[in-house]
Amino acid sequence: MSRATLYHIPVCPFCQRIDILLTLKGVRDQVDFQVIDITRPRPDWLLQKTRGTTALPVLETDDGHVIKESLVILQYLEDRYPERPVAQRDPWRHAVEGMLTALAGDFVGQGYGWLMNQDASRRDALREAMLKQYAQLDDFLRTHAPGGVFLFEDFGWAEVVFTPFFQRFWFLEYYEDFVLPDTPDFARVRRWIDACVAHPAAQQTSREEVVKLYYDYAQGAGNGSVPPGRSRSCMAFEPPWETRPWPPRDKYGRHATDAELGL
Ligand code: GAZ
Repeated sequence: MSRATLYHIPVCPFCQRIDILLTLKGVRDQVDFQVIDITRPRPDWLLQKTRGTTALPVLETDDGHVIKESLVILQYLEDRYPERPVAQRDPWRHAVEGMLTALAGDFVGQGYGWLMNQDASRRDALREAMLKQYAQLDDFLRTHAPGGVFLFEDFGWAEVVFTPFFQRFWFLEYYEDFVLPDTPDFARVRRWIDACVAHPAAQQTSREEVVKLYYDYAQGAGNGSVPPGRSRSCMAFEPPWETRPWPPRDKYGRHATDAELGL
């Protein structure tokens, strides 16, 4: 048998979910991580494996099967490496983490929708809608885990699913001045988020990397595409983000050039 390979994009939050799970399970070294450049067309050999779809992550298993969709890959790896379970085994507890995980889609969509919004008059409405998402998470945690930090005893399945997005949403602090209000009605979700982003298994990215690589998203151009008037994507590997200046925070007022972004 050959080794399993994960085709991934380094800053992609869906790919980070897989990295976190493997790290928690202590089996990260059993999977080869192969980086794909999102700013270039997908290579033909990869399109053949995926039968034409381009979204990553994609896992090729050690026995040659191809699996798409981060949540499906997570479940496969959870089953394939059962020694250190990350998901709950008790049916009710598993249902609880399933219900929380089911809230991730809308949460993610709201955050990215706001980042990519180009109409300044919609900002207040988008902020309100984002706060509703956080309020929903807060309510869920108060109901099912009022006293704790994580949903259950440790960083588990729901944390794997959400944490990459808590880290991506650093882009809302930077480009939209969004901070979760320091009020009792968000205290439970804040405690969760702070513990999630600080967990040792979830340190694949940083605030600086997120802010620099997502500037184009803040200009309305997602997934490695390039905004009008520019020629290079912020998601490009070169020059490395560490060497680039911080982008302008005013996403509505001005549109930085490649040169200003250090590209
Ligand atoms: N449902 C898939 C999964 O694995 O869970 C989603 C994977 C995905 O969207 N991967 C992106 C990709 O490969 C990179 S990360 N895109 C290239 C392609 O050709 O499809 C983007 C969003 C968004 C939320 C997140 C992302 C993102 O909207 O980070 O909209 C553009 C992409 C809610």
